Amino acid sequence: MELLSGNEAIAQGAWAAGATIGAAYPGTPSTEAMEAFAKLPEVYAGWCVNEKVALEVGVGASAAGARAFVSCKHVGLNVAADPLFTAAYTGVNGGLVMLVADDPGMYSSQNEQDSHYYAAAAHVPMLDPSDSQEAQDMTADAYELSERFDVPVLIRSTVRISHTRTPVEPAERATPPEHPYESDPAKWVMMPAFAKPRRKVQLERIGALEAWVETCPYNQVIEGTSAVGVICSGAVFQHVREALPDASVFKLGVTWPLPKERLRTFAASVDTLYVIEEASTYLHDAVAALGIVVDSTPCSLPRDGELNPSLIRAAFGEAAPAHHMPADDVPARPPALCPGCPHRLVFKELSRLKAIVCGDIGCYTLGALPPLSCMDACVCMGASVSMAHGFELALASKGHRPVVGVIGDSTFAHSGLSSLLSTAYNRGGGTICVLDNRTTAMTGRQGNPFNGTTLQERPSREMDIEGIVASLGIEDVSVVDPNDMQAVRSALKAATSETDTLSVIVFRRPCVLIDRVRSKPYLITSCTGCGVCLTLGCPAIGKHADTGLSYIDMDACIGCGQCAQYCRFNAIEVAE
Ligand SMILES: Cc1ncc(C[n+]2csc(CCOP(=O)(O)OP(=O)(O)O)c2C)c(N)n1
Repeated sequence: MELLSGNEAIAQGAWAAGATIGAAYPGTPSTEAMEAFAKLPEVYAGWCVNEKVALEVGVGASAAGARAFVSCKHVGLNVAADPLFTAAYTGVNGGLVMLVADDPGMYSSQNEQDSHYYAAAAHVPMLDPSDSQEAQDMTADAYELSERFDVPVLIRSTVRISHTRTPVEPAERATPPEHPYESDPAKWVMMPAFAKPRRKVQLERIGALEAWVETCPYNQVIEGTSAVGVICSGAVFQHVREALPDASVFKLGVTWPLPKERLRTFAASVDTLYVIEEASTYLHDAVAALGIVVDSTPCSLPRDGELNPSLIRAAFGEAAPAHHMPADDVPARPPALCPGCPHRLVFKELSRLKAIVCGDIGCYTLGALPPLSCMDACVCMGASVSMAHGFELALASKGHRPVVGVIGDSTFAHSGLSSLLSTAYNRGGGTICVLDNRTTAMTGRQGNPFNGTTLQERPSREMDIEGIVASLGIEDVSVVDPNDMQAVRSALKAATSETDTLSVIVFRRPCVLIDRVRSKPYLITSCTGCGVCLTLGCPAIGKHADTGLSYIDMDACIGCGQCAQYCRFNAIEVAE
């Protein structure tokens, strides 16, 4: 037995099924699945520039006969939805399994989505493990399922499944059946003439899957009292068992398609039937659509966020379990840019410029929080560049503040580059700041095309942002050290003063967590209490409650010297 996280177990399951090719774009809570897969023997695993590309690599590998593993977070499936919906027509050759990890509660996401809807809409089977053993076993089985029904299979986890370690009997690697490649345009070239018959194949497959799911052992009834029955899946199953140990429970291991007859039989066996689920009404609506009478989800259960045993017990009028720790007993730890973060001064200077800042997704989204408070919008990956173009178009004639898009290097590769191509093509103006900290910091410092590091440390090509940008015909391209206050200030001032020009400034300095190098810390010698250093939002700088004077926590300070450049009284010095 080993203690594995759900993500590690899913990787183990894919490996055990003989998957040889893995492709992903990182995203919490899914990232560690591909990282774990990459460490297993006899596999290729790589980070792709985005989830659409990753799934297409998986579809190609499957078409060629390999078993392929793809993973992403819930919003990544939005990006990959295009290939997903049509891969559900082509079907597979080698098994194709994709992990999608949802984040109810938005611990590290820009929204809360329930990926069940994708399975139902694309007509692809979805399996919901409720612990790591199931995560491994379902993933391994999903390959056989994928090949038997000629369809990609989705494994849905949530943050609680992906990141919780539970005991697993690690499976051995099997040798999968051979699927030699044969050219078959009628199956793989999805133009109307070939897609129409494949659509019929897809619809027939639904019937076959519906018959299979009635006997699938992953759907289980845990018998309890006949007074209360609960239908649930995934992590919620664990919460329901803990909260309502006497209830009868229908645990759905397959959440699309649903085992209609088994659900009807279960519903008939209990007096009152509930559906308990997180962050959506997917299961409730699907069960009700079968004509089953569902007592609506207890109304005191929140429609947003994660569930837990206490919330479920409270909804059923029961006291919280003894070990329950209310969330408000946990001290708040608001996120902040690290001491020495190379993103900090760009936001400090943008706030001085009073620019309209279209932000993006990454560590630098924290520039939106006080005291930097320097972001007007942030919607999804890549949107900074395209939204800045929209702001420009709408405000160009109105004498507006400068419009600036701010995007990280990984996000630029993900989808910012295509947005910039569009702005350049349409002769848009404005300023785009690419914060190149040489890594994908937010999700744990993965490689990307602009640092040239690959997941399995295979040889790579290191792309050059300014070279790519210049090749788009954007004339005003510069590279600036973001730790140099004067350089940042003058670069931003120059770029934003030309309203008709499209300027790209690449702010390049490695994330401080890559090498974790520390210089001598700084200290404040004769603080006047002006408070300017506090406006940088550095976690190493604090204010004495009694005197109002600033101090530097020398254990937290890494000696970047950013604050010293802002002290007009030269009161911040290297500690000797
Ligand atoms: C579509 C989508 N995929 C993945 C993620 C997860 N994610 C959030 S930020 C980020 C990358 C950030 O890297 P970078 O742009 O280099 O900025 P840094 O964090 O290094 O400052 C990723 C992969 C997401 N939010 N949305």
